[in-house]
Amino acid sequence: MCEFDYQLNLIPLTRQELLSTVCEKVSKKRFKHILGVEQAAIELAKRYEVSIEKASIAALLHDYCKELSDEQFRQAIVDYRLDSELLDWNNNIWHGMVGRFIIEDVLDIHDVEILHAIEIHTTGSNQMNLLDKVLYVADYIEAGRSFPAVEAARLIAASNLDAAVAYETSQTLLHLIRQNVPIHPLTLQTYNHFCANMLV
Ligand code: DGI
Ligand code: FE
Ligand code: FE
Repeated sequence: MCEFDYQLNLIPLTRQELLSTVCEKVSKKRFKHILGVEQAAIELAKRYEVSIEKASIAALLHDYCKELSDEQFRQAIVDYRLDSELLDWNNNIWHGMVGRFIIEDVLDIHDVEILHAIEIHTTGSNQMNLLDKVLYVADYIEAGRSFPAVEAARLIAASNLDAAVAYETSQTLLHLIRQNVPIHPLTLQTYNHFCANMLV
């Protein structure tokens, strides 16, 4: 695990305090995943010249809300006056899209780039900046992942970040379609933007 301190005062916590805060909020298994995502995000941030601190913070917080109950998310959607269409979704979508508002409120974190990367880390969007892409891809390729497509995804991510977003999105979509689950509009938007014209 990497050891460094935050220098930029982006959040009102030291890196050690953030690690403890996240560790207390999620299971051991998920914390291990989160540390893996941080490591992958830092490597991608170095490769693609993104703020390492922002990549670290976004990665450490991206699944912070994953273990909240459906009732807590439904209440948050009402409390934060979010689009009621969000109520049609589930934890897979809520932990990022609603989690972003919970993190802002509860942890007093207001960096809009970090919050945006967390918000769309599951679905992507057609307007992803480098930090958004780094988190989206790091979540998919972190060292703990072992599904068949992951080796190809890691190779692609080392040379072309947009191609890695495209590969991940098409693989995720194929997986979701095989499961007959609803596809979020932002997932389709990501596909149309990154994949539709790149497939050869
Ligand atoms: O939270 P993680 O498991 O680390 O990863 P994630 O946030 O990228 O994805 C969480 C789950 O959400 C994963 O099982 C795939 C699923 N997912 C991604 N896009 C969509 C989706 N589920 C639905 N129903 N619709 C989507 O568009
Ligand atoms: Fe997630
Ligand atoms: Fe994750």
